[in-house]
Amino acid sequence: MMLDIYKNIVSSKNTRHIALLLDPDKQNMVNLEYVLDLANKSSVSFILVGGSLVNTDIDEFIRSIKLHTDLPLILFPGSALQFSSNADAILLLSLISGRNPEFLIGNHVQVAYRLKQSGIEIIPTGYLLIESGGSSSVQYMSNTLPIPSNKIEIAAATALAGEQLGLKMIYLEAGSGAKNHVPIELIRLVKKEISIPLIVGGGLKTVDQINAVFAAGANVVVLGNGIENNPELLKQI
Ligand code: 1GP
Repeated sequence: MMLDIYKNIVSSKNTRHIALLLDPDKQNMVNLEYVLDLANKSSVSFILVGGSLVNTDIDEFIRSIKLHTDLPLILFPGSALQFSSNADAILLLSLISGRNPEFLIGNHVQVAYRLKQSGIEIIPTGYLLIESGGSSSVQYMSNTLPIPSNKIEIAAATALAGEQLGLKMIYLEAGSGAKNHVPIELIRLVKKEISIPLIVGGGLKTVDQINAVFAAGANVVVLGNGIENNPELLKQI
């Protein structure tokens, strides 16, 4: 059954959505149950599943998650290999800050028929890497350069071009475990220029940071390492 996740995000424009990112390779089952229990009791709106490099069986991992939560589950794939028809939706990422055709269209072609057959909801998303004080896994794995964090006009123009190409969301990514999250000023300018929902993630660890990112205009904030290292953070948000 289609959950219409995108429609829900668009129609709840003023709602602050928290997305909990679970990297299949980093979970053990006891901890997973505990984190999902906290997520069920907190204000988490969605579960994202993916990572730059995943060696775990994604189908199996999603099945385990679904045993413990009814939250919508969205794939956040690092490559075409990270596909599962057990998910509710997929962020079909186009890495528009980079110039590597494999991450702009190549992986998409590889998985297009499987996606169509699966019937899961597809959310075409413009993915922008923002420099964050160190090189990130996604930067290395995608063989692309991030946008310098002080070049906020380039980030805004890139996001706007993504919207003009018909993408449905923009994701500003500092990288998993980033030293610095996406700068507030950059989020503000991107938000001013686009009219589609904005996702921000990477390096967010505190309630103050999360609130500041929402206040700058994010519709969805993604938390991965922040929760892995401190699941109790879910109780505070
Ligand atoms: C990474 O944006 C996500 O792709 C989340 O990053 O793990 O640093 O929260 P963190």
